[in-house]
Amino acid sequence: MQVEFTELWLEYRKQVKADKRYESIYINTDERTALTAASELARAARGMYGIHSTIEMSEEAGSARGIYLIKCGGMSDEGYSIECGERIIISSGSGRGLLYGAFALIRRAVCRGAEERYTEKCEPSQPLRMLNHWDNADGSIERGYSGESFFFCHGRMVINARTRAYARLISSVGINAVVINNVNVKDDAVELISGRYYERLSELEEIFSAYGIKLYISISFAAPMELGGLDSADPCDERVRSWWREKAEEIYSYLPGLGGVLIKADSEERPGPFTYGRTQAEGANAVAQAFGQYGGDVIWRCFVYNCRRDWRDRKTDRARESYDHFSGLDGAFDDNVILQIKNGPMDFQVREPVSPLFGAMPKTRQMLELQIAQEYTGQQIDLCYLIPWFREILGFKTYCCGENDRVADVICAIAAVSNTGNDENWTGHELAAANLYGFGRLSFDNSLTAETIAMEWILQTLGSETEVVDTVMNMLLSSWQTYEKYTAPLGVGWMVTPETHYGPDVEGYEYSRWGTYHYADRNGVGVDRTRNGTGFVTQYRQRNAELYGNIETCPDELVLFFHHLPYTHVLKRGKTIIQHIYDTHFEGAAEAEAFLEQWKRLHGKVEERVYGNVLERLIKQTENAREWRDRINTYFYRSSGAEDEKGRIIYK
Ligand code: GCV
Repeated sequence: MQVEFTELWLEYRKQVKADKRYESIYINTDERTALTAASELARAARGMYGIHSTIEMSEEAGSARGIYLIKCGGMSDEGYSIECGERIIISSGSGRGLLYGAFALIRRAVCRGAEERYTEKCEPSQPLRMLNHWDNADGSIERGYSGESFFFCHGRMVINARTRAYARLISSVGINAVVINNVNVKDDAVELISGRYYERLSELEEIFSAYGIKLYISISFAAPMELGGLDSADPCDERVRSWWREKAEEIYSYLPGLGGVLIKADSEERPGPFTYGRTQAEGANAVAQAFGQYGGDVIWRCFVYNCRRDWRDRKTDRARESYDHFSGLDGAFDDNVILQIKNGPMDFQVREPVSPLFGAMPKTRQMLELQIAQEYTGQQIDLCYLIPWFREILGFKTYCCGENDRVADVICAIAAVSNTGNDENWTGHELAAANLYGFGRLSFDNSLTAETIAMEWILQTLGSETEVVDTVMNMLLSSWQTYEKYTAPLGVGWMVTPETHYGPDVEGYEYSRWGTYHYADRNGVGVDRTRNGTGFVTQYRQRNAELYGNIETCPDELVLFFHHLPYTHVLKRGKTIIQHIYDTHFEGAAEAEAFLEQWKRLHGKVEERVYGNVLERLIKQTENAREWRDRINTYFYRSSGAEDEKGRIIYK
């Protein structure tokens, strides 16, 4: 079992000028998280300034030079303020806010050097900010691209130095909840809510709670059968309901701080309430009533769809399904249920419209689910900084209850499928850690720009040498668009290798059961989701339904998601679809090659370990991009017979 790991953005390298204010740290509370804040400041003082700080209790901020961590009334639990002058005063309503304030102070010191004077205030944008691990009890990770699990190994739970390092890393960017296991609960993981695991889970809960993180567990809807030996998991059966109540009582007697549970039901062969003719609300509420007695949440996924479809059927549409199953249930869920909704109606493609469910359920608590594990976005081989995309999603206007309601306004929680594993560098690709960092920072403060986040991450991780900063900044900020250019065009998605989801296979999913079609033929490509097609577009509020439904206004980048169009159709950017396909694929592959060249110029300017890791991955990325370029261009040339206006090489 590998335990060596790097500290990522928390390395606290030596700074040129020492900040003497770090010599004395005062604290007015013995809350666990506040003590963590004090020791983190002391750790930063040692690393950055070679200072060995003293930590003392002090009721209030005194006049002596130093850093004061002051828990005070009248402030929220997770918001903080920093008043930086002769003394530095960090205030919050609880130890958790003090911890976020301490990390913010250190971050600023690393990024800008010691500053004499400033004030900063911050309130988290959403109260629940979560990472979802798809780790299996045997140690494998579903859609994991950076080694094995660091939570599980051969059916046992693993708790070691890395566990604490992980808690520290994610708490430093504002994450306050972690689901440690795969939503596909199988094998030993079924028993996570049994005597076999409580002791280890309780140890983990202790470590997490010192960093203000709540532990969550994925559980199976069929647990009353799989664990309880009942012959049914029907949520309306009193035997089942009482099994859940007793189970919740048992769980909370061992794990009083458990945040709650996450359930994937009626999806991809997982058990769920549909088996018993019950609704998703009936299913969720049966569990929620049991966990609610102890303050536990039930996070219920909306990724509910039929994965046994007939590709011949062009009228029904997988994209419609979440909305069809859930929107009519607005207001029917118990208060401790939070619906977890993937950002798009399909499945974490490089480009999809935002799910219409975000505008549809004003009486229901909703959580946005994103994916930083790069399942469809290059698998931590190809570079793809996802924060610009996440910002667009959060900023999307749902028109739910008013003119300006954005996704960010209608959600109470945000989650991302984690991209971590037990690789030394945590995320496989060194630069993919920018997504882990960025997701946390953006979830804490939705107003941060992708540029600000990238800059912070680079300065803390790679240092401040101008050439390094400029090069990596440029690579990160253009990488999502580059990836989009050389893969499936104009929002149509799904031209990937089935199952692995890496590399091109234009027709790999075209005649499958998964509901993921592009319908390319000799005349055109795309899915007609207008009123005359599958009708998916009508699930949006009127303004968005009109925007997407009308070919004149539908944004180019999503045009094939909503419309089936001839190759000769002229896009708003003034070129035909076929020429756009050729151009973007040549451009995308050239940009991937340019990343490699730019990176090579940094040899000797970043740590050798980092240099070698990124180099190796960029070489693979250029090969992947080339393969995508040629397969897509050839496929569409053969389908359409249209020549490239610029006469470039297309393998015919
Ligand atoms: C955890 C996609 C992935 C699956 C994943 C599923 C989900 O289908 O390919 O690996 O399963 O989404 O989000 O539940």
